[in-house]
Amino acid sequence: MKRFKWVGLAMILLIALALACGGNGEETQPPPTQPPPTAEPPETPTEEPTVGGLDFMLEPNFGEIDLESGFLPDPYEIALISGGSVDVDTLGIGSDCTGYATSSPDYRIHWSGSSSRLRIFFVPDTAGDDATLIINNPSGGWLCNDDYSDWNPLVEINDPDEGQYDIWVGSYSGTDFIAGTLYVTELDLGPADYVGGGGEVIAQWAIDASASSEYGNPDWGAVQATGAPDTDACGDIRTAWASATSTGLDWLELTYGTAVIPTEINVYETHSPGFIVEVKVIDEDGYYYSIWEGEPELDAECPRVFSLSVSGVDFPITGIRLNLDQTDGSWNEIDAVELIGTTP
Ligand SMILES: [Ca+2]
Ligand SMILES: [Ca+2]
Repeated sequence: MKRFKWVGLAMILLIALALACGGNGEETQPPPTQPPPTAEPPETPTEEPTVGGLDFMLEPNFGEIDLESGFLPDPYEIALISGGSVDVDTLGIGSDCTGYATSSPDYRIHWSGSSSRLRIFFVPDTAGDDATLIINNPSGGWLCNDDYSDWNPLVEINDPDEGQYDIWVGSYSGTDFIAGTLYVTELDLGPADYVGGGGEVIAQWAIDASASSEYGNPDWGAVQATGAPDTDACGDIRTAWASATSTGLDWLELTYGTAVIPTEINVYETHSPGFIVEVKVIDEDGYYYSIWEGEPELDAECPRVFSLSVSGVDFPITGIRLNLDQTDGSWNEIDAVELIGTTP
């Protein structure tokens, strides 16, 4: 009773105040900022039923679109940022459903038409960032993925039902907010087709090699110049390539597994170094380009790493050719050749 009386009185005061203030919009006195001392707390305690959940009733963070089978351009791309405070793992909506996301979906697709396959995947701007995908389909089911290729998620929906698909991009780690691109496609595409976006620096050893001649095979063969260095001293050692004769013109050619725009070449010479007179790079179509020439001259430092900075080659290469002139020298044995460069 007493409580009701106070509340009623407070309401009358408020109404009176509102009437007094009406018209000129100016406050003649400060409004009451405190409720009556006996006022009850709100009937519904802080209304946050969606914290701890994913809510497809909420407006998507990054928009929505109507897509129909056969849409163009394919893939459809959306730039967005993953991450939020909802720990998806704890929701129990599926074993693949993980990561941290916002309550609101990140994106919404209204799908129509008939298609055999719809793929949705996410590629971060920075390779190695670990995002997840959580999708709610038109019948309310959950489709999730974490690491389809590398750390990048992909969800494939066969014969997708028409209707609303709500998409959350989660961050595997709760403290991450990952900028990247969400792709929607009917094609045979995946994160690997877009990952990195180029510019990734790779250092690699040769996977294959051939030579104008070999002192032996496999010992001292061209194959000895593949892989990482394994000749740890200066000397005539069979784990490095040597030509058949010690005083000839010879060449050694190396092939690499990943095409890169070259920035550095490191030749590990382990006997009689200094007789490389030309370095060529080989592009993906097999064309040769000379990038360095020098005079043959024995270097007292052995073993040594002949390091060549490469600039001005703006196309990817998969091979290196070394021309040697040992006429006035001896066996210039080569243990390994490292290629450093950026992916196109
Ligand atoms: Ca992942
Ligand atoms: Ca070797």
